[in-house]
Amino acid sequence: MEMSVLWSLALWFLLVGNGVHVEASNHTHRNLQSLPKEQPYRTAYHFQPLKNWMNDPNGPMYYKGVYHLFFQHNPYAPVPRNIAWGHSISYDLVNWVHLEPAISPSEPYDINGCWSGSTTILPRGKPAILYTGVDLNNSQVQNLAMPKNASDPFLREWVKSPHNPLMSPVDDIDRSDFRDPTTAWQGPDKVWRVIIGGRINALGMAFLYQSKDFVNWTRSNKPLHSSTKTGMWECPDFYPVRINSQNGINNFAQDKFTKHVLKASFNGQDHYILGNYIPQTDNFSIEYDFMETGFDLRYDYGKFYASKTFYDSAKKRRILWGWVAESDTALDAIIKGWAGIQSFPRSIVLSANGRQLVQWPINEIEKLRTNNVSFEGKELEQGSVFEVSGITASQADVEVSFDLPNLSETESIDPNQVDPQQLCSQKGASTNNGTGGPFGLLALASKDLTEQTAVYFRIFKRDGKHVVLMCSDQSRSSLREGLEKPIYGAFVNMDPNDRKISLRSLIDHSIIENYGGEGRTCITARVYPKLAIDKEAHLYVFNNGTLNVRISKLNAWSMKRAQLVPY
Ligand code: DQQ
Repeated sequence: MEMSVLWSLALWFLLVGNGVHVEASNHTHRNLQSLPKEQPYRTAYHFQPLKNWMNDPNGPMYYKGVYHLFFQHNPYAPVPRNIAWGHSISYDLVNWVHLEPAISPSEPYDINGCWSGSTTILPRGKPAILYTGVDLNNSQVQNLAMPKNASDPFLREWVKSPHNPLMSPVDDIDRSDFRDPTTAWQGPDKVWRVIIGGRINALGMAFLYQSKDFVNWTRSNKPLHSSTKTGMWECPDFYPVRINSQNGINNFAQDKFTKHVLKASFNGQDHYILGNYIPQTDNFSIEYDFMETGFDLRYDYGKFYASKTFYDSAKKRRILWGWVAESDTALDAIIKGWAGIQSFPRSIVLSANGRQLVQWPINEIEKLRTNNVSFEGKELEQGSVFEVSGITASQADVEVSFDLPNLSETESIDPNQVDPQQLCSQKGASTNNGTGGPFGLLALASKDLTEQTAVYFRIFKRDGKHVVLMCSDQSRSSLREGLEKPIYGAFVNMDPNDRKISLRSLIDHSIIENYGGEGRTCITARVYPKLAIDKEAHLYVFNNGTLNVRISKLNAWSMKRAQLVPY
């Protein structure tokens, strides 16, 4: 890139990155910067603001017939500064209208940022926002905002409470490790509970606070839960799930049909544990703790962070949103004019065996499906690479299920090899010495396959039992230099002797969101091909294992563009 362009970018970055001042002098920040015309990586059906920076989803909710999504947003530049709560509304969670930010830094208790938090619907149906403010002294404090007019279903204006800050880091709480209040819940005593992410020394934890009036909050003498192996917990989430049910629930009472999920974001990943919560005592007894070997439960084993769920009372389901950050550079964000997308909203339920959560794109996605290609019963011999043509491979929804071969001769791995990510790196998508795979999809691939993202399965025998490995390999995703091109991997908790395994992939220009084994294992990747863009992108199915694999069914659709428009 020419030096003059670099200089103008640097100057622009300095001026606009600190947007408060720019905005103060003219009130047209929405028009300050229009996006460059060339946008090979902008997504078509994943949620994005019109431009600039976005990170965590905040306070999603369903209110008076309207879905709301708030998000960490810098309205002035594609850099993580000057963070406000962006606000968008939708009737279907697919098409969105962007409103003005709901809350922006303005007061001593949030002047350095309105950071993550949640919404809670209070008993008379009025919603409340609890959020972290970064105050004048850079301390993290918890604040409240209420709608100016709760009869407006769009909730365009929010008023910060005169009682702010409601919770401050006192006693043993570190002022920079105290943030991201969850949706609050009421115990049988009608007292409100909320948890806040934090750390005390080496212990990551969820501080528990209680309140009778949602304004005066007292810290409980013990956290809801803490853990030694995690570091600081960001964006905790805590909610009930129903055993043996596809429906979501929002009632925290413990009974034999209910389990509770505690999610914490740390080390760049969203981890969760399952347990039983007794509201009478606030005791949360767990089955396995965070980071216990063999029980590394995560929402997604790729790029997916700071997620948040909400209960959709209209359709009785729990929906998960997660921030999918960029894998290109800060300079690329300035060139593109934006950074950060949200995962497609996922419904989330407890698996039939009760040991993990299972996710699936909400079925509203189907309204974007257009021309369809489908076939059944295609045998893939060793070395097959078969093109799925007839769809827009850069903007697609793909469902494929494979019939597996007889697994008696499957390759064995050392029982100590427990790191799936490492296994994916060692074994790769192209080595054809494996009996059970590798087989799967080559997404966002160039015609000559020099660019490709391989999403695939391999089956091994470990300790006499079959295990299914799922990988997403970005190492050949782009000829461009300077990008992160990681290889992700995770096991799929299923028995391959059932002889069937499925993969669903949502492909959208620079994101590939993968659901393996009917949503038991999810891996999301960001990629920025140089050749495989728009009409030049191709989709293939492949098998590099020595045994044949059969596509029992494949269905792929081109996807229409969702509407994301300003109000
Ligand atoms: N992002 C917010 C914090 C949160 C972090 C700041 C997680 O509140 O802990 O934008 O990505």
